Amino acid sequence: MSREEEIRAGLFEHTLNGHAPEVKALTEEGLSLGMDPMDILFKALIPSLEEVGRRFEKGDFFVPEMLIAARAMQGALVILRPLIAETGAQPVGRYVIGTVKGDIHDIGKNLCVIMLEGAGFEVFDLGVNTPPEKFVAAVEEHKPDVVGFSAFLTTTMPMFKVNIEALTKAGLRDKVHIAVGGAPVTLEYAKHVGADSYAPDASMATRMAKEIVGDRSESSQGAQALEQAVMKIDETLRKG
Ligand code: B1M
Repeated sequence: MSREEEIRAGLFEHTLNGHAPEVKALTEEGLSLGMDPMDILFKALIPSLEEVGRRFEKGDFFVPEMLIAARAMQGALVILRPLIAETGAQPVGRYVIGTVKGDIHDIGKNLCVIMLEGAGFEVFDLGVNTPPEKFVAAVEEHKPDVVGFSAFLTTTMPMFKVNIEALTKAGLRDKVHIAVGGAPVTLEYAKHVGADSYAPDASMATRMAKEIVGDRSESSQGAQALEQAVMKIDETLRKG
């Protein structure tokens, strides 16, 4: 096994087990050996975090394991993020997220941010206690594929509806997918307030975001193919 392969395997294992110092050291060593930051991200860190997500969904991992694994990966992301930005790699999509007004819980929301960034999304994190106007302004400015609202208290969940109404009033409701989540939130409640999707955890939120963006790019590819076909038919007809 080459040293590069050992580094990839080590990054996978140490991220899975939440060993932040080892993940940082191996990331730095990999870069010093000339490994591509995208290689480190997509062939070691993301597969590891995907495994964390799988184990969490199966019930083999719990929130603490997911949190320390995500934190270990975040240590590597801090090093890799500027290097990846330099390569001009296209993000898979844009995601605006924040904890709603009146709510200051952020651990779960931060976990979503880390996992979304790990999956290649450009994330605009509006922080905690986010008023509807701030969500509206961020959607206007960043034109995200998804806007996500987190609420962790039964008393702050009604802010979802207030945020959606603010987006509707600003003429933005149909331009963005609205995702909601947080410990007390349910699928029924999400439907009731008019959100487009609900995810019970960061892993599912990330998987759903990938599907949303994937669906869009597939449908735009489909539209492009259709457009090309119509142009070809037009051309043939013109030629007689
Ligand atoms: Co508070 N708190 N807290 N708290 N706190 C809860 C949430 C509570 C359930 C505790 C309890 O009573 N058993 C309870 C809420 C009851 C309710 O309304 N149903 C509660 C309360 C009452 C309060 C205060 C009102 C207490 C008080 O002051 N009397 C107060 C409110 C402050 C406010 O926000 N205005 C308060 C304050 C705090 C602290 C500041 C001390 C601290 C927050 C620190 C921080 O976040 N920086 C805190 C904590 C730590 C908790 C508990 C113990 C842990 C929350 C947490 O981080 N969980 C919590 C009890 C509990 O959950 N066991 C509790 C781990 C985290 C990884 O999980 O947050 O569920 P979670 O996030 C998940 C999913 O929800 C999902 O993905 C995440 C990761 O998988 N998810 C999304 C999150 N956002 C998503 C968005 C998505 C999709 C999925 O799409 C966009």
